[in-house]
Amino acid sequence: MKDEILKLLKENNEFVSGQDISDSLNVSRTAIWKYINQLREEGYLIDSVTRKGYKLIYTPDILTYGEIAEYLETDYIGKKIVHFNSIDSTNIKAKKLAAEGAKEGTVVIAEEQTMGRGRLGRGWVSPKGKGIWMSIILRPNIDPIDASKVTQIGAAAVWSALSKVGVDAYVKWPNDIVLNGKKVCGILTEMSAELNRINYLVIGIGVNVNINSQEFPNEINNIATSIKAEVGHDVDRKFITAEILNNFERFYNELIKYGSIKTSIEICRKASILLGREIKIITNQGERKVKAIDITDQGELLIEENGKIEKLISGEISVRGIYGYV
Ligand code: BT5
Repeated sequence: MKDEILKLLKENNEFVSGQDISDSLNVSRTAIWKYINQLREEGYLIDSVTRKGYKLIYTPDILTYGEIAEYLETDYIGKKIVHFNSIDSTNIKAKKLAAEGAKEGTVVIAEEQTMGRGRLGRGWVSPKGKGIWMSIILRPNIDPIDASKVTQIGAAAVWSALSKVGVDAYVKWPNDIVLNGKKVCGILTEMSAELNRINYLVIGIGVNVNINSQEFPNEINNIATSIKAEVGHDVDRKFITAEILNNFERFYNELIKYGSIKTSIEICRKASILLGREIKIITNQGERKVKAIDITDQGELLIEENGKIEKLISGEISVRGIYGYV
């Protein structure tokens, strides 16, 4: 109901009377007052004048359903958004909600993460209001071994959303999006599974949108960037968030309906920063210098080492350029 009241206020640039809201949404005047106050707590400025009603004066830059809905074209991804001002990690929260039975397509979004997570126990810097920190809950009926395909879908969805706003990025297999040689987005896919069945899968997506370059901690300043740092101005987080979800649903449906991730792989191939180059592969067994040849239709990286071709699945692999991050 809160979102519907917000929508009504947004559609009218003028005062809307409590009676009109009450009539069109079938809600009591006291309830309207309660929702208006909730919106004010979220940062909306709403004028209220006796006998005139309510008028929306200012809309905050937050990634709630009410703010994203106008750009959202999905059937089920992001139709429910659980929004937090601050949370430890959206992936942790999404896993909890999934374990409690949350529906496929539920999305957890936070303005700030205090314990944002990368792969292998690493951290993810997530300052307040400056990025997109979100996790999508999925329940695909696929073999657990195929779970990493969802990371490729996520990468393709983010790349396409950035491309739509004129940002020319690269995909760095398996889980990064790169802008001008630095990491602008990372993806963390986690799952709960049995031997041959996935209970749920959570794909966490972190995009640095409006972080100023001097705001990154020193340790990552030379490998991390944001869209703002590269294009020189603030960028609309709401539209990009919705676009990522729109693309994600389209590409994910292909996996669910046809068992294929062809569209995503075409994008990850076309936009790959690795293919044709010498790279370093880092696993817990050590480092190897190899050549990146291709990405297979299943989402594996095809590499060549001393004339021998090998397929890598994303799992626990990190990839670096020979001289640095890429
Ligand atoms: C990743 O791990 O790239 C996965 C990042 C996933 C973040 C999202 S945000 C929403 C959801 N909730 C979470 O808690 N996580 C997900 P990995 O490939 O392991 O890269 C991690 C490394 O990237 C760190 O060790 C740093 O070197 C670097 N890093 C940390 N924060 C960064 C940032 N904001 N931008 C760029 N690089 C960063």
